[in-house]
Amino acid sequence: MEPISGTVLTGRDRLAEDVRWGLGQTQKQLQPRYLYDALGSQLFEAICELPEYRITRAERGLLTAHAGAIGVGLASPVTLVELGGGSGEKLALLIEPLVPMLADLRVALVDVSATALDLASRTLGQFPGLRVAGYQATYEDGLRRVTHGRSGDETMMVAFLGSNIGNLDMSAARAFLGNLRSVLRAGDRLVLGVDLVKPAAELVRAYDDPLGVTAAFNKNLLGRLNRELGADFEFDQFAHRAVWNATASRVEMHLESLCAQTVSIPGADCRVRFVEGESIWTESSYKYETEGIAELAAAAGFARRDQWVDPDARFAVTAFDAC
Ligand code: AVJ
Repeated sequence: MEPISGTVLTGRDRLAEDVRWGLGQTQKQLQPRYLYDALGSQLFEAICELPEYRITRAERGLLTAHAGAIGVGLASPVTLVELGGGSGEKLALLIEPLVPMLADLRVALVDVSATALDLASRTLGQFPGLRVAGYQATYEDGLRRVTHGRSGDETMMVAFLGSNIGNLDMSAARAFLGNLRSVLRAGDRLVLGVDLVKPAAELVRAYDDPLGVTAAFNKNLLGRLNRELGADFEFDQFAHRAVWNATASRVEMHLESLCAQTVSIPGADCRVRFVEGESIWTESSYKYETEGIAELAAAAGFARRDQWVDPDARFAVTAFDAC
């Protein structure tokens, strides 16, 4: 992998500032991107193996079956960009049929997690000669850097998989797709993997598994604040909660304080008071309907080429053309 260029945008100062702001809100909140430090990234990989969390397996199945159709007609040179791809394993499925078809295929990985970039570049080692560049950055900054200085004949295919778009609320998702479209050109392609609405019990089980891996993933955020900001959160004093908010069509993850307590976070220069039962909202995972995905993307200037659905896990992969 080429060396990571530019500044790391999720440095300690940024974390401290975001923590101070988020824990000062009436509904305390932390951005989900902070779940992915080295330990959090590995816990997320473990989540993907859980029987109750079907997103990864369902998407892998769809990509295995339809990777050829997803990339059909792309002309060399092509840059395949993956946003928040984690292990790179699903990207490999997309790349496989492209390698014999394209003389010039490059890959750009954009992820806030250094661990994820490491895992992915190792996974892509299976394609000798493939040029892989890693960008440790947020989606927007990474995209800007990837598309900057792009040559005239280069086609881009952007993969935004694993229902990562589900972390964004609907208006942020719309803005995100609009921003994505604005840095792309007509004829570029977008592949979106999105989890669909399904029965509440199934959704809650996927985010509150009986083994407790998701609870550990969520609580690790407190561990991260302890490690990086010198905070004194105690794991036993917080409980992992996953709730389906049907009105908003999202699963919410919270960390609920089990008692009245005050936590100090020296690195963020603050002390935070909790009443019993008060929570920190750490993540939203929005769930869509198949038509909703197409409408959202259409509004941003993406035309649906094809859509494949796993009817059992209720997960959709949709390919779009920038138009
Ligand atoms: C990586 C954001 C798609 O929301 O399903 C998994 C993260 N959180 N279990 C998701 C997650 C709890 C995941 N995304």
